[in-house]
Amino acid sequence: MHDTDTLGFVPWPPEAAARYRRAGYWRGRPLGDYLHEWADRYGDREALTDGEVRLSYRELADRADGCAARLMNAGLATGDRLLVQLPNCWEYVVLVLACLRLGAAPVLALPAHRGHELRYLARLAEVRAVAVPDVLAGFDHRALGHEVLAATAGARLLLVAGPATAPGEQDLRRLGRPLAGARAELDALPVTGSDVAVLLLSGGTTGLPKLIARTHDDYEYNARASAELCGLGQDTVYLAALPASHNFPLACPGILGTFMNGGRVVLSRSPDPDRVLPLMSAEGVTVTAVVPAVAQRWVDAVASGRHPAPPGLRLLQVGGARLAPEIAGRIGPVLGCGLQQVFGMAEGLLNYTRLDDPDEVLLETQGRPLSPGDEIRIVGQDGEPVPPGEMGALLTRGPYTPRGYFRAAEHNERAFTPDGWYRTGDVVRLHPSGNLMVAGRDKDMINRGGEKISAEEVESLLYRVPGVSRVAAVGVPDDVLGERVCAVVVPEPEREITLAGVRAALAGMEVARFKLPERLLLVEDLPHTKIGKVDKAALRSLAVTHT
Ligand code: OOB
Repeated sequence: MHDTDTLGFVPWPPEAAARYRRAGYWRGRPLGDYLHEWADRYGDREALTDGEVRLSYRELADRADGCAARLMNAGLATGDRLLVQLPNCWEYVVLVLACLRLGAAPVLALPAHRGHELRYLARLAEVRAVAVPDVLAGFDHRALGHEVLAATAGARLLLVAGPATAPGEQDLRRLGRPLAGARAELDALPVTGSDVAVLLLSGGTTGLPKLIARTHDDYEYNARASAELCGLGQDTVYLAALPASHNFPLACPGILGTFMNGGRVVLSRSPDPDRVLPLMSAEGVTVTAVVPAVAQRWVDAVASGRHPAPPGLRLLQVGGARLAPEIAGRIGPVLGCGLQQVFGMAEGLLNYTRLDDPDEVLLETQGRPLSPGDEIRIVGQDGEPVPPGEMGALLTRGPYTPRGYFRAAEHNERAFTPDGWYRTGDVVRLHPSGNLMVAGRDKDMINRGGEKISAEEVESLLYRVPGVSRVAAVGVPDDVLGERVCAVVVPEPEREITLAGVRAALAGMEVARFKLPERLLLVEDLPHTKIGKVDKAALRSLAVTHT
């Protein structure tokens, strides 16, 4: 049914691709091409700030080229993939730009991921190299990186953001020194706009996260159109405080959108208000993106008098999870900035409220599609469009929403309709203004403060815990994070199951911490729906009253 080429990437049908080119959405150039355009235009202006490290546009381009050329010498080629697990640091930005120059796609993993996730991603994408920090928050990523390499056939190179200490390791900081002749060598590579630029991680509803192959054409448009909508320019100082491997801070408009317009990107490794609010004041940050839980902490920190509002802040983008209207309403008055709600997904479609929308729309809706090329449908159980204003499942197609997940033909049959609509799994309704309001979801996912967790993945892990007979994972409402993971367990007879025990067992399986259950409910049996599925709705209400 779906046209999947040997790379495992599902391209847009030629007719749609031609339409997107004609409309000017796709420019047919690799993202890496733009790097020197930016450097020529903005040269000595500061592009990137990471603590003491400040890089100009020219330095950034030269470093990315140096890094790309040395990666080539180390055996990486156009069309390869590499696994990147780095925090928000300048080495991450240089490496991603180097990958774009080389035409090698980075698989953008999170610092919170552990062996369970990284081994799977490395194998699925058949990566040739792995990039990790050294030690981060007391965890030895270098050792983890070696483990992942050893478990991945064909992967030999470990890139470390720190000194190389063992054979097979390369120091990313040394790789990223300028190198004479690199630019010409890279300019000659056969990278095109329709090649894969980056592989983003999906929230995942079935098992482990899926990979989303975003092309140079589609991702460039994603960032360019977002930057225009948000009014980015040379005076923009953009703070990346969410993990920069997420689509939101990377390209909505994020880091890439800022570079396209000659602004400056400031990096923070954490969104903690005690770190970030002083940083924002000191650096004159004008725009940033956060999830609702972080927005709430910032508002509280300023409202309590602990920190002054960052004086330069013009726009706070909030997305990734539901923003309660009460919190939305405090953002402008307390932080002294504009609010933009963003309802987006790594799969593509981005909805933004516009900067000049009336308050009612800004506070209560999650925006409308970014592009005139975006198509959306809101459908009922029967698959037919619901009357305007009624709730339904959201489907979409468009110039930056790929037509399938990477190497997931079977899953694509369910996640996409035969004519290429992506089933977002979100339940929405149309506000009279034409904006969308997210009302819920019909996918089995838990949204923990913007981090997406597949219930099925947690369940399959919990089944490996001794003493667990039957299990279901559900999200329970939480004032701070929106939702937390609750494990509902039917224990085997005479077995004692505790939350601490379950968490320790999963941690022992090298699972990212944010997926570990934070609530445990022991039951004698799991309720089922009429058609024999575990009744998650019933379990959620049970969990709310019993945990
Ligand atoms: C962003 O991307 P993902 O891939 O981590 O998660 C996408 C899912 C959506 O399908 C929806 O369920 C939820 O996250 N979501 C929201 C939301 N924004 C995303 N739910 C309610 N209100 C919102 N404003 O989360 C993402 C990607 C790019 C930009 C912004 C967010």
